[in-house]
Amino acid sequence: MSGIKTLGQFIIEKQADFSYAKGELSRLLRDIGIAAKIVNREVNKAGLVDILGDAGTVNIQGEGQKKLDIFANTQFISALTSGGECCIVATEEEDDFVPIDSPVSKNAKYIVCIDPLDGSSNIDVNVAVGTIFSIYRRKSVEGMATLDDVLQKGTEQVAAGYVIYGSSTMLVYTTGKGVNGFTLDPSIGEFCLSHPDMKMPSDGSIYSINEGNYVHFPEGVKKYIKYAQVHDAASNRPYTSRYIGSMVADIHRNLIKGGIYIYPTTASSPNGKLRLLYECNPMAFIIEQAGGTASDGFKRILDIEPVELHQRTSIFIGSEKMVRMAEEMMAKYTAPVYN
Ligand code: AHM
Ligand code: MG
Repeated sequence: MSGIKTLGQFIIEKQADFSYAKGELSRLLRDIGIAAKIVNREVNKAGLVDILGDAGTVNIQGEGQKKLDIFANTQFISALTSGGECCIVATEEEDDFVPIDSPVSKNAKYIVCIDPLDGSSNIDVNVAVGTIFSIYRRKSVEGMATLDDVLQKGTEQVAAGYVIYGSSTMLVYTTGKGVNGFTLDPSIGEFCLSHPDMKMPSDGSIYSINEGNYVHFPEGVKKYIKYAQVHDAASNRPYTSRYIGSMVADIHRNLIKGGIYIYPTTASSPNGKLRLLYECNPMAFIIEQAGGTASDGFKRILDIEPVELHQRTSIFIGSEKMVRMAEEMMAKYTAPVYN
């Protein structure tokens, strides 16, 4: 085993860095890692078994749920329930938050917001999907935790991470002291440290946006896209366009190579498509911890005050110079609208 550091070993080594509740947060991260391995096993064999396709139900956002969405949702909730450190799970797949009321979780201090399987429309075509999670400390001190405990600003996150089920499976997380990435070694069934102290390049030449929606974009985004397409050797333009349609995969690539991912408001999604609590906040925390930036086009994602569980926001996230330039275009050509 020399030279290999597993996720479990790493978490225990690093728990001295946590300012409080050392063992509990470690156990919570471990529980998420275990559920991720089970989800990975199912995602990997999705093409082999009759688990593909719509489950026939619709989630709160009116989107069809795929069977693996439901499977992943159940796995994470069950791992967090039996782990005993989590008192509420807020998930993309459930209309309301899920209170965890089990004998082992009586003194649980943590709230987990999770998108169990993001980008699930990609499963049927064997394209990378992901899990995104965010961890908060509960604010209330007694009784059952409430919605107020869930509706915390992104700056209050104590940890966040994502799992990418791609050509290999990786778990990337932060506890506010940098970002570390672990690749699943299927032969030993362990996430092994493969990307220590990940840093996002401050500039890049990849832009990721669903350009099919161009006519519906705010003027500032249209101007940024045109800027990205202009020839200018000094700033490495025209940029390269890369869009997978799986937020985790698009942002993971840009984190490593340098780039910007944008999901703006559009005519059909006037508040943006992606959800603040379990998609944008965790990705923003990770990217900031890696040296990048995340904004809604006008202000920092992590400073947005959440008012509802499934709140949506526009997002501009990635290499700092690229996000700042996009923000400049927004400030110049688009008036902020908050509904
Ligand atoms: P989902 O949570 O329903 O899977 O939607 C989120 C996904 C993101 O992963 C992805 O970046 C985006 O939706 C793609 O949306 P679009 O198809 O509109 O470009
Ligand atoms: Mg999602």
